[in-house]
Amino acid sequence: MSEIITAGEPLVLFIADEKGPLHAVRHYTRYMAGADVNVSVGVSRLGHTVSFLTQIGEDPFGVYVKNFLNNENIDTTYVFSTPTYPTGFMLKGLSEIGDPETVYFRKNSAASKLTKEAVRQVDFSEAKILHLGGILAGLSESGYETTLALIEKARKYGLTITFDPNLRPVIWESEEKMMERTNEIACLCDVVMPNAKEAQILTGEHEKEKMADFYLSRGVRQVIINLVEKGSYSKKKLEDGSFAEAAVPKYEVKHLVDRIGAGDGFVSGILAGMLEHLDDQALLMQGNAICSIQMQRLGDNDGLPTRAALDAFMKSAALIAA
Ligand code: KDG
Repeated sequence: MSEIITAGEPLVLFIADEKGPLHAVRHYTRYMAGADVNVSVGVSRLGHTVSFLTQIGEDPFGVYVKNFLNNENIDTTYVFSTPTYPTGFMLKGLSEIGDPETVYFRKNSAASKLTKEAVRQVDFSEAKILHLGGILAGLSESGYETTLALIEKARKYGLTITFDPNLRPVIWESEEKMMERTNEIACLCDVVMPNAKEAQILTGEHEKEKMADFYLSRGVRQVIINLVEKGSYSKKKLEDGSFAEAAVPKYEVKHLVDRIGAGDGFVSGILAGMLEHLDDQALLMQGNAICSIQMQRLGDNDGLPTRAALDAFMKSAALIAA
């Protein structure tokens, strides 16, 4: 079985072939998206094993999702399917500044109907990490319950539980519910990995040390913040109750194309590094490198590097001090 178990919603992604507002675009090219899919692609390309728990519709998009995951060597044993609900998809514009327009078609999608009963079928016995994002919990009540059931089972099996809040206000009923449930889940996890903007929203703090302390004082063992332009930062609680911090600058981005998916690339580098027992400094460097590589590609995960491509980038790319 796999080193990492994750869960979430795969979204078929259509990226506009021409510039302009989405309603005016005539041609799109098909890709694959979904924050947890992107993370899975990243760790798999670095040579690690990952199982993906989700539900797809019995429709052509569902077939595409399953084929895509299989082609990326992601274990699809727990990709369940339903005839009742469709596979979700999204549109993304072609942007000149790295932050394109996006629209989701995921309400009542098959993944949003995943239930906690599915968790019983997942074999946790060989896994080391359960990685979760906040999107599944935001999609529906059953997604929230599934998230909690995964955490409960992972605790029983002694897995390290990692969490990326992945704030998507449009999928939540209200901002209060998003904040409350995201922080509730975060505080049940071992390692919390927000980006700087998410950390600010969720903790109400403006300094990275205080953002980290918010979670460390609530039972979380390590907080890793993707500061994007300013690199990344980690603070963790050691066995003796003291704290260890690490911070590294970002890598250059020669040709910014699209920032979407870069945060997932960062997380994939961290998870792979945890399995490789890297120290915190090296962990952050690996995450930062993948973040910068992915920003230079159009799709949400097509830039995620193999080990050889990552090594080559880290040898040649410049580090940019904030
Ligand atoms: O993090 C990138 C993802 O957000 C993207 O691939 C798809 O928007 C998406 C989502 O909500 O999963």
